[in-house]
Amino acid sequence: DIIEKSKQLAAWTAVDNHILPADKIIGIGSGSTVPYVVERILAQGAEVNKGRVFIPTGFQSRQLIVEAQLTLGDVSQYPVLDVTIDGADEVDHELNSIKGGGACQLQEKVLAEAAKTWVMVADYRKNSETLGTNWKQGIPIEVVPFAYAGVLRKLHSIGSPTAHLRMAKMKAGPVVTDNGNFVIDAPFAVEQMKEPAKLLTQLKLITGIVEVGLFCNLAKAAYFGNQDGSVTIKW
Ligand code: DER
Repeated sequence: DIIEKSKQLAAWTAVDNHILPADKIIGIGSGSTVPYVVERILAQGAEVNKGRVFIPTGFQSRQLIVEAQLTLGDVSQYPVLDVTIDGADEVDHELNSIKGGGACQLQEKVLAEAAKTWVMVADYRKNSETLGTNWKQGIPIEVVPFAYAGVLRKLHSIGSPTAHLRMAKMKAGPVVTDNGNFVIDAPFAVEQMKEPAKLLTQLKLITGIVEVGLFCNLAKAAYFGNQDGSVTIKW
């Protein structure tokens, strides 16, 4: 369908532009767009991929690498990556993004910061001027289970009255991340979303918060597949 096609278009274009033969240590993101990234990397051929190591951003990403029979590596062994490609829930005009729709934002941010080049790939729905205009689910915030109630109260008092614990669908109780933590989805007014770096700093200082799904000043470029088969590149 048109959305899947646009994800594939974004992913293929980003791989063609940023996964070059000299790139050996490659970070793989999470979500439903990155499978097209792996698909395009595989199409570069067994020869060039034999000399590469792929670092995952969570269990789903790890599964993608293992199922593609690509060499799996660990970020503790490869602290600097040549390039990481990941999805996004929304990207603004300055390449700030909301991430964590898949509850993987902690490991994703580790690999975003560890990469010499970090690139986002998404379908046209994610391409915004300001964060919060299309993605209405709120900022995904990873919290330690012990502290979640206090963090919720704090978020309610600083501008996110509808912040709530993300409940699982096929499991009783809250979503548990790959790191054993909970996720709170915290919608903020668009006004506050106009300065994501400031909001990120404010949120990171709240005790009990492990990571916040706002990625600021990290991306080199963002690729969006469009409905008409064109690709928009922001950089
Ligand atoms: O959790 C994340 O940040 C993922 O990258 C994910 O939200 C990306 O979404 P996608 O499934 O639309 O690629």
